[in-house]
Amino acid sequence: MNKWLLPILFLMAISLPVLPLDAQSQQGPKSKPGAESAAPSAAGPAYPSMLGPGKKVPIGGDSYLIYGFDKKPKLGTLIMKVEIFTKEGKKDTSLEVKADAAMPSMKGAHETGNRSFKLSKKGDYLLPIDIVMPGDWEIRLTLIKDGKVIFRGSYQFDV
Ligand SMILES: [Cu+2]
Repeated sequence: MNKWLLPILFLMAISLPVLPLDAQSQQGPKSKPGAESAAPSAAGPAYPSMLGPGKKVPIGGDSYLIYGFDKKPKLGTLIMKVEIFTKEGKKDTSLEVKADAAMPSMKGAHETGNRSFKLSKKGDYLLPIDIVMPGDWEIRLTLIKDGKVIFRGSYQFDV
């Protein structure tokens, strides 16, 4: 029996200090919801509907973007293109552009996640988007400059 005594004592020794630590780590997250509720909205930021593809969409400071697709949205992979222009009409390639695509009627079913566009040599921001099901879709676009979100907008369409 003596050979069990040491392991048991050892287990007790390591579990005793761990228990209070566990209690603390469980309290940790509980103190945070207050900070989270101070955020703008529990539902997340708003993405106002943008003017349609091919139109000048104002993004503030007399700058604008024009977005479009390589084809009429249908099942399969759609390439979304975003061009950003300064107020002088020159292409602005200094931004980070992201988009998330999802079906609003099927929350959680096939969100693509917020992914970054890639800048092409022509200065277009490009992102492939997989349309995996017929129905209602929404693309949520985010423009980031110097680490700050400067624009959010959405485009709704049916497939
Ligand atoms: Cu669906």
